[in-house]
Amino acid sequence: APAVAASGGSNHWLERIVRRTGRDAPALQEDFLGYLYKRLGRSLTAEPFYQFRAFAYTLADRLMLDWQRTWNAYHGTARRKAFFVSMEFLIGRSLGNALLNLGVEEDGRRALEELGQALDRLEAVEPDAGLGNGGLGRLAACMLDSCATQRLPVLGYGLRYNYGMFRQIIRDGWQIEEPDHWLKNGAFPWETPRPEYTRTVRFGGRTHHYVDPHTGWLYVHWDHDEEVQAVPYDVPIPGYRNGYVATLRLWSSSASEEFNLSKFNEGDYYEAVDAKNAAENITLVLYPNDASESGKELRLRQHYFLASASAQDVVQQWVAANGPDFKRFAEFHVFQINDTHPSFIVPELMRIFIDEYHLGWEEAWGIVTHCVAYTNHTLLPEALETWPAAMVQRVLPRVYEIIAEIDRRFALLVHAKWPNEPERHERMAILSADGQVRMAHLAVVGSFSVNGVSALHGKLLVSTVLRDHAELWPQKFHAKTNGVTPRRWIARCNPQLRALLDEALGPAWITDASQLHALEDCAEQAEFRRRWHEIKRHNKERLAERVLRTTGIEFSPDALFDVQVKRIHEYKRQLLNVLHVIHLYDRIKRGDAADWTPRCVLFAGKAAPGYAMAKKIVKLINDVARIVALDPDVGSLLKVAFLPDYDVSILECIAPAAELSEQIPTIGKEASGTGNMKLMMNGALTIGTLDGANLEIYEAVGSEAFFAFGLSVEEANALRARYDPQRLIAEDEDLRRALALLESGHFNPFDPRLYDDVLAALKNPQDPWLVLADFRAYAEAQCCAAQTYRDTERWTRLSIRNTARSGIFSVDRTVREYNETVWHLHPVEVEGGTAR
Ligand code: T68
Repeated sequence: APAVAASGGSNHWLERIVRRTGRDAPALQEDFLGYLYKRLGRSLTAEPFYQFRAFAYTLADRLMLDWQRTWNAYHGTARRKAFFVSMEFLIGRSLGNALLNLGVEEDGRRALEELGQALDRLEAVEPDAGLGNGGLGRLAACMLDSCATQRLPVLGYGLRYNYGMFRQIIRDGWQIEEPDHWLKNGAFPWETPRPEYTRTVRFGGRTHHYVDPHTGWLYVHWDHDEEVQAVPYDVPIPGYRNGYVATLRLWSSSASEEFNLSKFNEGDYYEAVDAKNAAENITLVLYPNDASESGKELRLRQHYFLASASAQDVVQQWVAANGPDFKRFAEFHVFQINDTHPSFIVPELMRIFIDEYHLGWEEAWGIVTHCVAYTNHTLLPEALETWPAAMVQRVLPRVYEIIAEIDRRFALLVHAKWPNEPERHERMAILSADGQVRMAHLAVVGSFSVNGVSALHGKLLVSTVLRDHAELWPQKFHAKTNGVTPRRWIARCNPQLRALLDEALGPAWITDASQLHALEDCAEQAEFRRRWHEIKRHNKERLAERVLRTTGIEFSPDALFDVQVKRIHEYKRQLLNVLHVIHLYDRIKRGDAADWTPRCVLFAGKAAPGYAMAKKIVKLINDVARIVALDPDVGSLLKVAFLPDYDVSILECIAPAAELSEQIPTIGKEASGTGNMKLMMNGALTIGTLDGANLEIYEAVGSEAFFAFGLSVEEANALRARYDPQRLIAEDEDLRRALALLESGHFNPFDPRLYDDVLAALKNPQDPWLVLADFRAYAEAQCCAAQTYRDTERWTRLSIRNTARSGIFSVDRTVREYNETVWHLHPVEVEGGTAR
């Protein structure tokens, strides 16, 4: 048997196993029952949690066979590979995705039905893998889905947090956080530990420099005082019906056993336990900040842990296959780093090459700077990652020395180019004069490619935060507009729409979203529009049920479904939306509701636990929702609800039902946005500022199908110096009344001063988010949307147009662009793949 196993893919044992792992309903049923009874010791009347696991194992078996073949093909020949390194992968649920991509949705459903089991019930108990905060983490998940679908040799590296994004509970309108122990009770049956690839990551201690007396060479020894094991857990990422399964490798931290054991044997039990805890804490919990860095040492350790384990993994696999010869290393590897969080990969690769393989600085630097590529996701200064140099020096002494040397050499380059510009030198430095390590500068200096995530963001990047660097290296900089996967964001979440698209266009749109264009012709047929409208209505009913169940607020499916779902942040301006809702309420109260368009306004999103203003905004939305719902004058003209615990799965229910998509950030602040694309794909019209990718959506659909408003970047910048909210209030009756209503305590009678800080922020001439500046234009755009909605035929046409022109926002287009300009990978041929 061992000889058979060693011979890899093509042997008759394997063929027999493959034959017996069929994808028809009887084969799926057999395995499902086998797992349920033999592995889990439960029966058909067990709780759905067991059924879910049994069915997940059944599908994981099918994935595993393709996965092994993919892995063999991937490793079999020398090929160029990319590594997508990210602190976050927000994958959500996997069961539905596996069914879809394996092509066994129908057989799976039938297999269960015959046993009296409903697939939907099973699916609903799968916990979300919430290993991310928001856009950045979800983008990573969409990109891997596309890489697998395009059979590109790309491997994801991330962290296996024991606790993912916190659970949000709403109590008396306030956000309460609860830990998300998503791994408990074996609830993630998809992963496989691969202990043979365990890597060791070191921290602390000091360095010793010494000269070899024989060669005269300088060596550095890092005398660390802590060692942590990085144990990989591999998660299969199936491509769409192509027999290709990519790998997401998540590192879990664990104490190194020898270390603990020796302490233990010395009788120092408590110290051993402390060390064990310190090691295991590294991947214990995801930091819940989406637009700022905590500055906490544990977060720094997480960053380095990911970078070091991943860099070692790649280098050691290279050495195992090629020996310690790195001449062609850069030709075969590219690391795409998702924001600056993994940028320790630059000094870490340098450390490995220099300290472990004794390459010279120049040679190592030449390799590293040809295989790292950096994606920037933000211009917000509070989100641009920096670390106190003293902390980096203490926690990562050897890495710090290398960063300092990179900085020193970079400074020489800058001096040579701009000899008499000390201010510019300071602006560009990696180590700032005030003792910070600027990670974005480290990433730019260490990469051959730097990209923004929308056309506008790319432009702003080179004209603002990275302007000096872009002047030095203009050819490094470019933009890659984000995208989302039509597999999850149409096919899975909106099965009725998918069926209609299949019928109208054939099934190829799912991997070639440009084909959605052909819907433009369908929009002219009354019958097609009727069906489109009916699907939207069905999805609205489904969402309304959920809103009622979780909030007690009744949404009528006849009303306009107006949704703003995303992280709660001042720059995203949920406050602007709430102010408009208050204005609508005020209009109803003052009897100004002739020709009214009934509207249901839905909010969802989490506030970072330490972000007081964002939490106050959550409370305000809930207070307004309650008062509006209780007011007998309002009836069904206006409803507001806050759906708690926003996550990937909830968006899968919201996106198909959305009609008006709120994308209203302060201009210049939202790098791209991706929720905007998901709602557009499902036929929502956007109301928004022309920021991030909104601008590209607007250009694609035109001004009738996108309610655009707000200042331009230049106007906003000019305004900041002379921003006068008091004057805006004085000149705008509606705004004055809305603010007065809020000020009066109408929404918070038991605590009438509760929103004083919100009001003060809105009226502050220094308000960075310029909320009141856009109020009038926003209210007018809302009027226009409401008017348009009254003409159902017209609205439906525009809805179809949105989906028809959403093809460019498929992540397949994004990945193709990365591949053509940055990665240069060839698709992998998988022998004997079971494509469907
Ligand atoms: C988002 N960034 C951008 N950051 O805000 C959004 N940050 O415009 C863009 O569409 C998306 O990235 C994808 O490019 C984030 O989501 C974070 O979540 C984050 C997490 C930790 C630290 C800083």
